Amino acid sequence: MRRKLAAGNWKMNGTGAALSELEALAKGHPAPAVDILICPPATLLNRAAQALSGASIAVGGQDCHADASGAHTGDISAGMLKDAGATAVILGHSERREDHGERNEDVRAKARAAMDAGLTAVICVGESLAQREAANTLDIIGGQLSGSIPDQSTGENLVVAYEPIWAIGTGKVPTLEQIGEVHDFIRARLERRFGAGVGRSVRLLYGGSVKPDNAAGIFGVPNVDGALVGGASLKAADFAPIIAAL
Ligand code: G2H
Repeated sequence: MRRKLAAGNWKMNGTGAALSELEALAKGHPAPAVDILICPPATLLNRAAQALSGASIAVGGQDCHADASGAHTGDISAGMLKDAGATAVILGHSERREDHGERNEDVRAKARAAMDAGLTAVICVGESLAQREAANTLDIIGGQLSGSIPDQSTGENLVVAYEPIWAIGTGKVPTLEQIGEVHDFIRARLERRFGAGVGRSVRLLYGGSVKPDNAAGIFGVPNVDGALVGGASLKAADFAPIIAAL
């Protein structure tokens, strides 16, 4: 049985004042029935982990370098994230793939580093609108899965997030049938590659304009084990009803 997961991706939002949202979230969820993960900007990671110490809410990074250390100005290693209190890291988000030219092999190398450091890699995949309209969605997702996911993946160290690029921050959400088709496809691919045991234990998140008013419908789709939430994770008052819908 896969445990549900509500993950918040704060992207490049939040300074120290935002820690009060975490305190409010922790107060409202003293013993959550689902896993909750908040990925704040790296500058807040350590303070977020401290603010949540004693709470059953995990913190994660939004990216890491593939190397353990070295001359990489501005970058952060998986071990550093772990040292700051992270238990997970988002990798291959479409904003990183687009803004920083990250390719599947880069994501895979970063995921390997994250897993080696003891972090769970939340690997994002998703098609553009043009790719969907050209009926290439499953081909694109299949290529991202095989290219981005390392061989050492397990149900504990891997989470896959399906985030159609055209649904991110736009308020547009795929139909439940479209979400279900892709999630079933991802599950089948994971089972084919890793076997039924691992393939059925990896959690699959949907991401892209998840809000309090659409969360319950999305969570009712088979093979949706939770959500990766951007804008609606910034305020505890918005994120709490999404968590409650899981
Ligand atoms: C998709 C999602 C979080 P939002 O990027 O990863 O953001 O919920 O704002 O669409």
